[in-house]
Formats: sequence, C-alpha cells, structure tokens
Amino acid sequence: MFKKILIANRGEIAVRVIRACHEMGIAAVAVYSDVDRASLHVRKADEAYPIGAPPASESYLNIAKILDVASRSGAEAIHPGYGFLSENAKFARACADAGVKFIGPTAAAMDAMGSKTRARQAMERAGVPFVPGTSRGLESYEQAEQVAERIGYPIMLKAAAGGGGKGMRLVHAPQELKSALEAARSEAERSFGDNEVYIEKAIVNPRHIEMQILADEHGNTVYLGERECSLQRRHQKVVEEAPSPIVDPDMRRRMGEVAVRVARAAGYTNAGTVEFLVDQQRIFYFLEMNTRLQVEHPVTELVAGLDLVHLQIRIADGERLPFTQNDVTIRGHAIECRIYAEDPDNNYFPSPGTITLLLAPSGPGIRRDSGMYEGWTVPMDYDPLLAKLIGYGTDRDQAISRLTRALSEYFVGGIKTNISLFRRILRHPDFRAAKIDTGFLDRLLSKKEIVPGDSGDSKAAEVAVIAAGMFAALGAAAAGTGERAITNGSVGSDSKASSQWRSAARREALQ
Ligand code: MV4
Repeated sequence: MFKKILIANRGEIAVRVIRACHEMGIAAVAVYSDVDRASLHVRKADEAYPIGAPPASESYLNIAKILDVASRSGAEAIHPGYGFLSENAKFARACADAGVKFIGPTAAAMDAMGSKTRARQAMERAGVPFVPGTSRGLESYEQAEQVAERIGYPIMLKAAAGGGGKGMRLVHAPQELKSALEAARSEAERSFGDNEVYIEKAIVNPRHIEMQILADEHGNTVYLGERECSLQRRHQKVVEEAPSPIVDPDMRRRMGEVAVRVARAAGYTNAGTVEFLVDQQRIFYFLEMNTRLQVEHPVTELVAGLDLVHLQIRIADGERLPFTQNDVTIRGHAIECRIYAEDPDNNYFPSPGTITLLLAPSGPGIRRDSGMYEGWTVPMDYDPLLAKLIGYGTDRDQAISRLTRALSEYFVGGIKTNISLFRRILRHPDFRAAKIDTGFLDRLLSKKEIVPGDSGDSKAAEVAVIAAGMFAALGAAAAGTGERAITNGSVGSDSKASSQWRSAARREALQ
C-alpha cells in the first residue's frame, strides 16, 4: 500500500481525503496557495508545501508545481479531489509519466468522456439509451433545421466540449434556431476554445439522477445506487439525496446495469458517476459521465455503507474490489446540504470574510464534512463551499427531521451563509412529498416566502431580543469575557442594538 499521498486540492474535500489517508495509515501531503496557509487542510496534513499565488492557474491548476511537490515529498500517489485538475487528462498523463499514481481513471478514459459527441458515439455502439439527437457536431444551419424538425421541438443545443450548462441553449420553435445556434457556438468557443455544437431533444422538467460506479483494474465494475440531484440553481447542485424517491429496485437495477455498460465502454477504472436525465414517465437517458469523486459522494457512502475514498485508494494500489454486485445493498436514506459562503439577501452572491463564531451541529444521523474553523478567513479566490451537512436516517422522513434539527443548531458568525435556504427547502410541502424537479429551486426563489404572523409582530421581536442576549453571552463566553458581556449587555438598555437584532431575526425568518 502507498505510504504517502499528495492531495492536489483544498477545503473540505482535501480534509476528507486526508482523513481517509490517516485511517489507512498513509501520510498525507497538502499543497496550498498563498491565501490558504492557515486553511484546515494544511493544519490536518502531515506535511504541507506552498505552491504559489492565489489564482488557481498559478497554484492548484499548476501541473508542474504539483508534480514537483510530489517528487520532493516522496508521495507515491496523487488524489485530485473534485474540480481543479480532477478531470484533466493531461494531468493524469503527466502523473503517469512522472511515475506517480493518479487516483482516478486513466487519461484515455477521461478523453473518451471529455467530448460529449465522442461519448454519445461510444454509447450508441454500446447500446446505451441516450437522449435522441445528433452524435456529431452540426455542420450548417440547414442541417440543424432538418434535425430539429425530425426530432421535434423543443430542442437543446449543446457544446460538445461542454458540461455544467455552458454553451447550452433551449430552442422552442424554428424561428429561434438561427440566433440560438450562433449564441451557443460563440459561447462554446469562448468557454472551451471549441465551437462544436450538437442537438438533443429537450426533456421538459427533467430530474437529474446519477449512478455511482466503482471499477477496479482487473475488469470488475459495480454500481452503488443512485443520487437524486434535481435541486439545482444555475447548474449548481444545492441538495442531493440517496436513494432517489422515484427510483424503485427494478429501475435501480436497470439504471445501474446501464451505468456499468457505460463504464466498460470507456475502459473506466476507479470511482465515477454516470449522469442521467429522467423524464416525467421515468424514462432515463444517459447524459454524461463525471470522471471524478463527486461533492455529493457522502450520501452514497451512508446508504451503501462503504467508504469511497478508501476504495479509490485501494483500487489505485491495484487491489481487486473487495465485494461483488450482490453484496451491495442500499439501506436508509441520506440528504446532503451544501453550505456556501453566500449572501441570501444579495442573490446568493459569494460572501467571504472571517468566521467569528462557529457552532457546529452533530448528534444522531449527522455527518459534517467541513473545511472551516472559527477564526478562519474564507478567501474570495475559490468556490465558496464551506461544508456539507448530511442527515441520515432509516427513511426519508427521519433524514429530513435530523437534518432540520442539525440546521437549527448550525451557527456561522461573521460571514453570510445559505443555511436559511435549507430550512426553507426542507419544510416545503413539495420537498416533503418528494415532488422535486430541476425547476423546484427557481420556483421557490422567485417568490419571497412570508411566514404567517411573523412580519413585524411583537412576539418575533421579543424572541429576537432574547436570541441577541444568548448570542452576546455565547460570543463572550467563547472569548472568555462572559462577565463583561453581561454587565456590558446592550440588551434592553440600547434600543438601537436591539432593533438591529430584531430586523436581523425578521430577515432570517423571512428567508
Ligand atoms: C438537458 C435538459 C433537457 N433536455 N438536456 C443542464 C446541465 C447539463 N449537464 C445538462 N443540463 C440539461 N440538459 C436535454 N436534452 C435540461 C438540462 C438542465 C438541467 C439538468 C439537470 C439539472 C438541472 C438542470 C437545469 C436546467 C437544465
């Protein structure tokens, strides 16, 4: 087994991988940019090396610098986490050339999935159901017109090099096609340096469901069940759960077998995710394959009872999968909330700053994967994901009630977070009834929810003042100056301060 692994990432995922290393008796090497010197992953690693300026291109995306640290530290393998270099075939190839094991699929498997048209051709050959459309780039407007006419509107134009919604255009009618095609092409060129665009039939109000797979380097491939990821905003997932409330054992088996076929067709090894769109008749279509460990992997770990990072490392070390498909069982229900440093009052804009007080939940059925600590300053240079809070229970209702309880315990002071959004989602009748599709969040956020009786009534204000007192005492206790805070307490005596608390609490209640 490897003795030392370099983690080419930061934040909660770097911490997650470091933990797995330590559980396996492996030393963990961190890398950090100038703004991440005091980050949690640096503190938890056994060794840490600076790799440059904050812009990712000069640090976390810099292949030469990361390979240099691998060589200097004597790391035998690199775990890329998600984002950054995780799906970069050039990096996987550079690791192989440097004699360092890349913990993930081969560069060839990444290449096979990197172009969506190439992936569609491979899936066509493998007999995998995918969304009707073209498997090659469009050559002319006239061709686009004919294909769209044949498959029927609405259609979707997509960038072959795309992903995450970039270079994508929904077209409802023939008269919109020409300008949409031009827009999709120029966005694809700008974003990916590749203007190849193809057509898919548009699935209306789809669900986004993905299947986790694992493949060892000896030809064994298994599926570990699905994740429901339909709660998204601007192609950013917000809440994920496993299992999907609309997938029954028969559908899970059919989807899982297709996912395994996709992985085999790509010569895939290590952990991967096959994404599907599911229409209102519960027909599923292959969308794309993510060739990395995903942010939302913990929900699968909880319901499958497996540690995906341990398994990734063992597979990369050449071990065989220690179980077969028949051994995989899905038990219970898990839901994940992505906690971001975002301002709910400013359209969920990133909101970096210093964390002055942190009260973190735990307790039965709660898992928290976090990259923050009290006193840490969230830098503005990277994705503002702070932590993931995951609730687990015997069934969906128990997972929801545990998560709701944990969210009410969570307090992050000094910065804005999206925690209040999850309270709104989890109590929504449609979410409770599992009536979720990819439009749910936009519908929820387009209206300001009014909580009956809360607007300006004196009871809410009174509660806010009591809460203010508690926060003042807790903050002071954390700073070791409890007595001064109490005698100094502005509560009751300073009407301006209490009215600030009132309005803050009211704002929170209205979110
Ligand atoms: C689609 C679609 C409907 N029909 N493709 C968005 C991100 C990218 N990975 C694929 N996406 C979509 N592709 C066809 N043929 C609708 C979406 C889509 C979506 C998909 C999953 C989750 C949220 C979404 C939000 C808007 C659009």
